[in-house]
Amino acid sequence: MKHPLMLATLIAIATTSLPATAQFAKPEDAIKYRQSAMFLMMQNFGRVAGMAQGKMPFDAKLAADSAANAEFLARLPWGAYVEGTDKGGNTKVKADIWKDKAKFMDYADKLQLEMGKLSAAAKTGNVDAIKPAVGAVGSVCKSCHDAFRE
Ligand code: ASC
Repeated sequence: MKHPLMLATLIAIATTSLPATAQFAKPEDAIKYRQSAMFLMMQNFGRVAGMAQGKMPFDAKLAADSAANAEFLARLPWGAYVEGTDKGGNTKVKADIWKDKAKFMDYADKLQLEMGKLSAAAKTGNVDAIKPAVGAVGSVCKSCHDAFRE
């Protein structure tokens, strides 16, 4: 590294591209970012849940791929809950999130844990292993939505 500025720039890029510490130009961008991640997570999780509930034919590869996507996507939304972004876009978030950020982050951590278990279960190709893991994820979704979503 010849130039100290180059190093500083690389560190800045590496830090700002981490999802958990995402920076946003405007509140609307933070809202769009977390809603996009949630939408993609819902699409991928919903597919696995649909198969587990027998609403869709079981396809082991599709289930494993979708669960792996959902596991990754579950890492993304949390850094975009920037204080004050309960206004400025089409968001249902309650300002309570910033009054009890620790509780919110507990749900975020729990979701990532349960998504990891779901993804591991889906890799086995056994739909009966997937069912309880889908239930566990769904229950974290619901608890957090009940507490923090309008
Ligand atoms: C979904 C979805 C949610 C959760 C929740 C689980 O697929 O869109 O908000 O699961 O319904 O209880």
